[in-house]
Amino acid sequence: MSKKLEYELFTRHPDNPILSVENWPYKANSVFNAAAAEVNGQTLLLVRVEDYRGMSHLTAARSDNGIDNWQIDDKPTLIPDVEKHPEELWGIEDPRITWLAELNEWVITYTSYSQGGPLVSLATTKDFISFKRIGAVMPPEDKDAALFPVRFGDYWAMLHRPVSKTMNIQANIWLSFSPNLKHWGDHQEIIHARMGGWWDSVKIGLSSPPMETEQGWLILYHGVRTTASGSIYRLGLAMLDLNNPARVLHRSEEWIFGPKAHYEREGDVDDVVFPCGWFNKNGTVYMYYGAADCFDPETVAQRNETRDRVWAAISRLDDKHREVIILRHFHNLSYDKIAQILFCNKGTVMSRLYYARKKMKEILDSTKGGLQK
Ligand code: BMA
Repeated sequence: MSKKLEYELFTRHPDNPILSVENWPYKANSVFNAAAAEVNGQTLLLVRVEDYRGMSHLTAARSDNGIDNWQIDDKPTLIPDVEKHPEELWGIEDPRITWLAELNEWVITYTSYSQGGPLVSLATTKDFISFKRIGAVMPPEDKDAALFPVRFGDYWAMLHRPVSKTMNIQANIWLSFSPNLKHWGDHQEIIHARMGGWWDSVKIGLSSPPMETEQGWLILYHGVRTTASGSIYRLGLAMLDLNNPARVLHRSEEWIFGPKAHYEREGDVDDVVFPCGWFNKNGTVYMYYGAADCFDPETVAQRNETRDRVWAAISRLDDKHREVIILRHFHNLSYDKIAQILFCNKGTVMSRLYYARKKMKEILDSTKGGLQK
């Protein structure tokens, strides 16, 4: 494993992605951004499923070990209820689950999407088979919400991420309180995007629900930075006071996990890791995250096959041609830099490259299917 991956706080499961459309019992474009909970001794994922219209619903998948042998509901578990909830017209997305022991039920926070914009909705369930909707609890635009599992005084508390339309105001994490889960107030901003060069400079949002620890509420959040080739979604941590969640005790400066594996780097939206669930099982934290909004095993298989064939062709070149190909195409060095490294002139580099490419094309053409672009 490369040093860069080792620096991260979480270790990827070798069977990742552990769930993809390939496993799905019905037609879907992608499955991602699942909420997670331990239910009756099993791991339950409430998975966001995007259909071929581009709209999402939620489907439950259950497994004894949380890794494989998933039993997936053979039809959608929770679908938009447009008649009673027009705010769900374009789908329901990115759920988070919290167990409310006091009420003896699970509460699901999710994003409802319609022409009004994305907003935060709540539903409750005892079994992930039937659900009771509390409905829309925040006006748009607001997403990335999850509840704390306990009341603070008389009030339930929720973290969420409203978006301001005012120029130069980033999207930040807010805290709100409610006496009954339906009506929310006492809104306050508690963690903000860090501007400038930071990895979480453009927007941040809660990822998985707050996790209770002895030191405080552990908050996992995603931070977005925009680059010339798009946005990068990475993860950071913060710690909130156990009795007063408005008090931020600590916040990590560095990101602790980011897109590195091929299934995180390439998908419908490149360079995204997006957890909506995690839990602590015997001292190990299991984090479930969506990767690049989609994982298409066929594309990956094709790409791997192409990569293997290219490497096989490279290995058949003689040393002096192999080294120019590697320096130019894998290290992206200029002709001048390569000439400097190989103690030759630029003309020699160019002619070796010309020959090496011609030779590789011959080799690839002679193997099945030619080089796929
Ligand atoms: C966020 C949400 C997520 C999505 C992410 C990356 O704004 O819409 O559902 O995974 O963008 O595209």
